[in-house]
Amino acid sequence: GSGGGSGDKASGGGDKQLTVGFSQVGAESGWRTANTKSVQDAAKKAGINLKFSDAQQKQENQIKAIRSFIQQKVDVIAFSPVVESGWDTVLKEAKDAKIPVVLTDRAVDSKDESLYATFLGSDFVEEGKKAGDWLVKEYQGKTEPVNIVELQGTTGSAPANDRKSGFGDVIKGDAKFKVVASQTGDFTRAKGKEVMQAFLKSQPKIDVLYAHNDDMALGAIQAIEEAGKTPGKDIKIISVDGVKDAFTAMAASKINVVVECNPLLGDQLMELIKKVKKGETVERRIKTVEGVFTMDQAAAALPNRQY
Ligand code: GZL
Repeated sequence: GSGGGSGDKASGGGDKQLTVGFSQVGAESGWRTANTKSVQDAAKKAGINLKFSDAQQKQENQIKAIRSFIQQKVDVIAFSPVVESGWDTVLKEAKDAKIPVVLTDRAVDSKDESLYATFLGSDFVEEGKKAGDWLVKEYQGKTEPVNIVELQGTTGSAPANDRKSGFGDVIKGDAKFKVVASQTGDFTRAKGKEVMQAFLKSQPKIDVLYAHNDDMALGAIQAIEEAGKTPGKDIKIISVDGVKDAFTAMAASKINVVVECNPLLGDQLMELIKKVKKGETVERRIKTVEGVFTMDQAAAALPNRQY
């Protein structure tokens, strides 16, 4: 036999089926759809009974879902918080109910580290820096002003805050870069298109679009083309996520660079949940591995994209 240590016996019910309550942000983007599929498939594979709720991007719906999971006495609660703040009260209720919480994808700004066991997800500041680094390289040696418009993610969300700050930190080193307009497109295609239309009307000269996700970039591409301009050329586009549709657009030279943000967290999440339930110590912060893809790499990478 495995001759396992006391740990195996200490877990008591051995492989009693775990019930996990998962509160998902919504279904706002291709990234989110892929993330939901990854979590649901992984739960099935891990033999975990998953109670899944879609909050339609509303914090109050996530809080309701977490309260319902507490009522149902689930074994573990996992969620991706739509915004960073306003979670302490409901997370204290989960703690009082002795239900461990695992954060995935987005972070909360709670100072009390006892409110969740671990946070699995990307480093969004790093993603913003990668976007800024590409731009600095792209305009190396140039001196004329570079006018940038920015489509921010959901207001108050960790990816929107951090992708903005990571990018801003890199470009502030060179005065030619100017963010002439920056507004939320709420991570959706529709809103991304709408806000880009407004930018095109209000800005005399736009050189670059920095979109915090592919869905907003794809919506913006429609607006740019309807305005008779060539995306990827008249207006260079930097996007984040790396969904298939973005690679297709990049292979058609409409997006210049995509900073990857990996939604396929399901398997890692389920392993973490099992460890947390068994009371094993896990790292507080587990970062996703992800790269950057430029236009010349798009066609070759497209067939291998999994989401
Ligand atoms: C990032 C995730 C963001 C994606 C968007 O981890 O929270 O939310 O970048 C999604 O596409 O809507």
